Amino acid sequence: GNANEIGAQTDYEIVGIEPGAGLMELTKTAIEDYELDDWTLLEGSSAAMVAELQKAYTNQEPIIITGWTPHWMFSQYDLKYLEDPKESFGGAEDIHTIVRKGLEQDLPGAYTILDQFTWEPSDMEAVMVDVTNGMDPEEAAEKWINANSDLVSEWTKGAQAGNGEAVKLVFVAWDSEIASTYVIGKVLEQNGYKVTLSQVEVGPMFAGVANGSADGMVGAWLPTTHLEYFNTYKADVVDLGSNLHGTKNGLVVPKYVEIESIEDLK
Ligand code: PBE
Repeated sequence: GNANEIGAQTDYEIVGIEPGAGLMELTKTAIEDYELDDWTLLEGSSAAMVAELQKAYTNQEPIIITGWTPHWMFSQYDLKYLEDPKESFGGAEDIHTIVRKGLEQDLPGAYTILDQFTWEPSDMEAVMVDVTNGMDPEEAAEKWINANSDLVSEWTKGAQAGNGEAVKLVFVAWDSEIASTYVIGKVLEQNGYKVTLSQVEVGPMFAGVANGSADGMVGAWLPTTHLEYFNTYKADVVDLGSNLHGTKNGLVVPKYVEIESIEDLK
């Protein structure tokens, strides 16, 4: 195939996710870097993007989506990232845990657990696959915790147990962050905290931790995806560092789509 062909077949549309997602900004950068003037990035939601992918895949029709790893869609469908020779999407990055100032003093046990939380992309994906297959996220989190008690005991090592104190975690409804937030939320709950998981938009997620209305979050993608949000709020939060290494962002197509590089869209 060639660019005109894939463009015509997809109406020159790239299926995006929530406005405000770092991935959307990176895609706008890529559109500029590769001079894809004919192309439009559609705003929507992660759920709507996956629904479009599902529909196109069933009909073996071409589609271009904004995608990321870890994500269960790579285990459900044969997909590929388009090569990104200009590196508009940056390299592999980390997901950081960020908490409010004062949490260490106020709730040292919860702080220690959040600080010691770290896992692998394959762990996160295992939870995501169960959730996408219809399991309640809380149940999927519990199942993963039960199957990985050795790792979980490293997170809780030395942490003082709670006594019903409230801990509020904020997250965005990205499949990856649903998985991580429910898992760490459940671990905190099992260690004596009264946990609330509050689903918000990405700006309010950072703002909530910065202004102390939330205690923490486990979904800050750095150094690239959420850099602007991080720079805006970094003076008012505590960055506990990486909880997962090896994410990826990019443009994704089903393998049956016969282009290999973002350059092929021009
Ligand atoms: N994501 C998943 C987010 C971070 C987690 C890649 C869709 C984003 O801000 O783009």
